[in-house]
Amino acid sequence: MHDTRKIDVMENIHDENDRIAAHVNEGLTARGVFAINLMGAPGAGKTTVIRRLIESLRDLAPCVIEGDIEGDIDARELRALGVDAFQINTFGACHLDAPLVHNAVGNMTLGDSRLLFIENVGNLVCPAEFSIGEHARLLVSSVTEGSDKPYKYPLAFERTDLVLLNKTDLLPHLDFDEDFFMKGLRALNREAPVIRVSGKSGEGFAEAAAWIRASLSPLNPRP
Ligand SMILES: Nc1nc2c(ncn2[C@@H]2O[C@H](COP(=O)(O)OP(=O)(O)OP(=O)(O)O)[C@@H](O)[C@H]2O)c(=O)[nH]1
Ligand SMILES: [Mg+2]
Repeated sequence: MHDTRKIDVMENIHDENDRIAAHVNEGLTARGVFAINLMGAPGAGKTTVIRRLIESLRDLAPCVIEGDIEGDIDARELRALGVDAFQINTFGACHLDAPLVHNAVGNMTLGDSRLLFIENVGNLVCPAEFSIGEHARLLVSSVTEGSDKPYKYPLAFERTDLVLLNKTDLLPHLDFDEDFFMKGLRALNREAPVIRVSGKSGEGFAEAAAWIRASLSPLNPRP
């Protein structure tokens, strides 16, 4: 009996979140802004990836929403590059949700921006459960985390549109089994491209930026 009630509450939370996420998505689409929800474990390289992608996508005037439990270290790093970065602090919650992003977008200028990066809280579990109004999901998985991650955290890998396999510069020092990683990923997600990148050397980011350009092109032109 108690279990049944608990499931109802969770369904209501997800329904309400999805309703607001759809509203956020419609608003961004109408303004010609393509939103990418970046997910990954703490330290996987999400902010580094955003920094690298911004270098190649400056003409889209990218802006950023940073999700962290506390602090604004990543937002300040991006602002130093001249990027509009809005900080959300969840104060304990392990993921962003649609109401938080709705509020953030309402407080941003967006201006000529055609691209919005949303860095989710570093976590491979909860962020994957919540839509936040994004047009695409990008999972940063670094080789230092080990090749078993798709098997242990399936939802994050199942629900992503693109995987950036980061920190490949460190491969010579690790026993990362790429075949095992790909087998686990493909059992969950047959579609998402996997691009090997290095935030340190910049390798792979031209391809990642091209994927973003191709993905946002069908978006309605700015009115
Ligand atoms: N060697 C190497 N280090 C990297 C690479 N990408 C990121 N790093 C380092 O990894 C650390 C974490 O990178 P961040 O970009 O801050 O990771 P994050 O996922 O944003 O971290 P949180 O926001 O704390 O979850 C930093 O010290 C980066 O310099 C890479 O490709 N190679
Ligand atoms: Mg970060």
